Amino acid sequence: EVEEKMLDTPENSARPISAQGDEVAKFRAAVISKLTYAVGKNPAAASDRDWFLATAFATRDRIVDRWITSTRQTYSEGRKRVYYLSLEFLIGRLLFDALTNIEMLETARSALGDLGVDLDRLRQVEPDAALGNGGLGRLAACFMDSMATLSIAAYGYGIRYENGLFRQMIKNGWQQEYPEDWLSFGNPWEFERPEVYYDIGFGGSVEAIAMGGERKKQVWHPAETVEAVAYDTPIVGWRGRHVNTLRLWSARAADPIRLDAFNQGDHVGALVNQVKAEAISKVLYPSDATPAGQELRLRQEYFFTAASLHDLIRRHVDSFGDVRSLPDKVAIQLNDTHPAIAVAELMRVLVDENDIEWDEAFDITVRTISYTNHTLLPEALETWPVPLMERVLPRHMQIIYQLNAKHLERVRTEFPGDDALLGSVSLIQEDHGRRVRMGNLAFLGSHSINGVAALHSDLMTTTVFKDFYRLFPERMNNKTNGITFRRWLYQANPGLTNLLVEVCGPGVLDDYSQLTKLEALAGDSALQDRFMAVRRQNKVALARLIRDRLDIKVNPGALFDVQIKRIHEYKRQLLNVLETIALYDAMRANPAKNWAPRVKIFSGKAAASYQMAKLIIKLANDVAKVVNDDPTVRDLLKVVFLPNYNVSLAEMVIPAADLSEQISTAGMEASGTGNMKMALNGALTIGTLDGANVEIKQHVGDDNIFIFGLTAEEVELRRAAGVDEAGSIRNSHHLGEVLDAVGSGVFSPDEPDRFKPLVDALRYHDYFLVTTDFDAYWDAQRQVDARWNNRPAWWTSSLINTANMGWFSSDRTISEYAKDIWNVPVRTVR
Ligand code: GPQ
Repeated sequence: EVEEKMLDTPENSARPISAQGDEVAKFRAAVISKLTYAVGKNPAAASDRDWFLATAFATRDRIVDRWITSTRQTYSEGRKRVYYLSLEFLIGRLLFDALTNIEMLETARSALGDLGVDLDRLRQVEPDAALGNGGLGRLAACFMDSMATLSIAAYGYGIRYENGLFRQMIKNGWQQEYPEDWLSFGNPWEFERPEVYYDIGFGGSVEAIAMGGERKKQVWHPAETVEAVAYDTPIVGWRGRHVNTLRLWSARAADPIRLDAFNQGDHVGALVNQVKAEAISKVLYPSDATPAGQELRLRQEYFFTAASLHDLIRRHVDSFGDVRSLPDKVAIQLNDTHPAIAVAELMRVLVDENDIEWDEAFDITVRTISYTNHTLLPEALETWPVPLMERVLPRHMQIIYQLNAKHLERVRTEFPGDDALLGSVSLIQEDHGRRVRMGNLAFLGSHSINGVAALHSDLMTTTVFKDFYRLFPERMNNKTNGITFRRWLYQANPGLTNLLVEVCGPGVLDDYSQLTKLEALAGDSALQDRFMAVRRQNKVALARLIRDRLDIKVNPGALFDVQIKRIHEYKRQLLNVLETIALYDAMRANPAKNWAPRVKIFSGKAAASYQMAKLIIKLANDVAKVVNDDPTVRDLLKVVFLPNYNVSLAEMVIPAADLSEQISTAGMEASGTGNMKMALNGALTIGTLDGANVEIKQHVGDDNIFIFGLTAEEVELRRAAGVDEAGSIRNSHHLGEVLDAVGSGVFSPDEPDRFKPLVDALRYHDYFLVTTDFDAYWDAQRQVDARWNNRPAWWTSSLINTANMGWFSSDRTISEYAKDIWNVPVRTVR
């Protein structure tokens, strides 16, 4: 079994949870010392930011010793290492994360309190590390926490973007994007490693050198090199037992300044090479499921993949001497196709640089690499034009051709005459301009390909990878996503955490199966009262935030109906906005009816170039203005669009959500993880049978979730048969009027045609089936009203949700990766 006995090392001994006097004094002294000697300020003159830095440094010190111990142990035990390659790590703030995991949060709070400093205020000055777009990047961050918690020797590899995901401002209802400058006041968590760098080549030519006989050696002469410099952030697991490394690469010009040009007065020209090289780690592409087709994006992908491979191969050879043992001691997980060039790069290193025969090299590659797919959306499957690939990575293009030739030869032998199969599994797409299919490359070069929820993994075998599945059925598997409870429960919702510890016992913090003890008590009114009180506090805090940021007053007693995620047509924020309008009309027509008072809360960013999504944001804001100004529905309905959704805002909203909106067109959301976060914190879900909603339903039970709409199978049939928009609109009690209102400018009197593109899309080519599902959604919402109006029934369902979400811990997910894909042991507390 993978579960090893706990080792009886100091690393593993339990530590007390409550703050202790001498610990407090020691931490206080450490903070003062850091403030003085690392920040260079005296306490009387220190700002909150100075105190934050001092506290972060003092906290980091407590992690570093354990970090060194963990790293040394991995080395001395010759353990297999896991490398998680991801273009995104959406880690957010780290202060509470670190303090919680080393169980020093209360110690730090007291120590700072003694100094007259409020820890919760310091929490707010830390900028979010927003090195990701959405779910995919946040998943990588949750996985880092779980891999450390389970004492897996793991490294995260990515890019240290100077500008993370853009900051969203809402001006006059429209989204505007501004750069997010998270590093401008320094980053106390990272260690720059200027001595750890690799030369990464681009462009140039390939020379074939005769080696005698048939043999030839290919040598790549890049035209340009950029240095990848390492920055390390320690990632501490739960109870501080194990610490891993997140290594992010920054681009540095190999040749920063042309002194001759500079001295001749061309100050700008002298720096051009530097600017070009360093552009690689400047910005995160705000793409989220649509490929940013820029050359720079390809350079980013190769840059961090190549640097990571060189680094891990160097480490492997240092430890084990021979690159041939790579698959026994290294597992490389590709987070989507962004690092898929790893397949060709590893082949290049093995064949060109280590003189290993092609077939053996390919065997090593496949046994080392595995790949996670995060979407079925065709437009999100990365492909690169062959001419671009030839220009930027000429040797890799050759390798891809050679891989493809052997691969297609095998297919031809095994499936003679099946040309359609050949076309679909080829690494090269031949129509619409020749392109390299990165998904196919990742699949061919991996021993494991997984989807991120049961439904998604199933659909992979019948859609995107249908034909590859025929070739390699044993490679495909499912790993349903999870979330780290350390951040999404302990840090985000300390009130609920304390209650759970009281009711289920302290063991629940290490063993989420103990949450189910809650289920037997779900109907207990005393427990419900305490649960309600915690939720009430969270809602009051969110109401205050809404008032402060938007000057909107909302009633904490109302049902908080929350949709927080990237804005995307398939996620169907539009369906929610249309239902909001219908509800508004119905409430105005009949204000005396016993409506469940609601606050509709939206938050999320649209890709800067995604016009439809930006128009949906504008509509939500225009509707909010009309509804919030209307005295007839004053206490019944409020609409709120919270700007700049990020991890920190999520930590505020999720513990206050009563209803979690997971209403994507079935078959289109690979998994979702916000759905898990809200259900864990006691929200009821209204959703389609999509992604992980299907499994949430299985865990919480049919009576404790509101499911509506077409299934994935029905969606496919409906699209094939033709979507009957007009019929759906005609048969609906509400939809016709709502669309007329939106289309005629009721919410945009200053520009009546503003929302015509949205309404036309719904009327004439409703690909996302908003019109088809509208009535079912409306009905499900009325069931929500009814449950809310029977408060004991609502709280019972809510408690049953929390009780049954233990399975969605990313510790469970990572244990499955460890056992089924990586073949590494995990160490648990139990
Ligand atoms: N996801 Cl392909 C992203 O956040 N960005 C992407 O570019 C792609 C997928 C999400 C996906 O939409 C969610 O359903 C998943 O829960 C999430 O990845 C993590 O797997």
